[in-house]
Amino acid sequence: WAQDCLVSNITVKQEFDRTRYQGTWYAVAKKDPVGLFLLDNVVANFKVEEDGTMTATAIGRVIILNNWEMCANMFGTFEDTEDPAKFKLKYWGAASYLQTGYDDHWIIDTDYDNYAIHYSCRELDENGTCLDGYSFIFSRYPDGLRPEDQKIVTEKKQEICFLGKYRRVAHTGFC
Ligand code: ODT
Repeated sequence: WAQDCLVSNITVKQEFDRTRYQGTWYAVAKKDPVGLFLLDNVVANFKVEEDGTMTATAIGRVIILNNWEMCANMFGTFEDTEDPAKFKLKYWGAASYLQTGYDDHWIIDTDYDNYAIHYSCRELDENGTCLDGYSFIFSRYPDGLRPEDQKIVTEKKQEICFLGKYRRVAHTGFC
């Protein structure tokens, strides 16, 4: 069972439909990676381009260099893999001092209309578990998940071995 915490045993959304995933998603919770970047007020917007490529923009409050607080404008392109719910995300910022990267981007589960669970393992441990990773819980609504979705989300947090490692992501209007 996935509870062995092996990244290779983590299951993702079956027959992921990128068209239905489009539009705005509000981050409501996040498990941070080492060297966290996006703090709060995180909103992502997904799009399917004419050639079928999935792209996204994201905003969020960040603190850069000398404790300078700002809203980061981020851009990303998703490279397809053999699994329709597993992507490689190439991302960069509107400004050169923002983070760039190339991360795994897995859609663990979504119902497209209410909730989504994202997962990214950046560094595998020797034993196949995740040494450094992050995860976002998204809602279509800025005020959070519906009670009926919370149960599913809690189960999935456990399956990806991040249960208890999330913090709430506030939406204060900063960005
Ligand atoms: O915040 C962190 O600590 C790590 C996250 C860095 C990735 C930010 C990349 C945003 C690029 C635009 C793509 C939007 C997609 C958002 C979905 C989930 C977050 C990766």
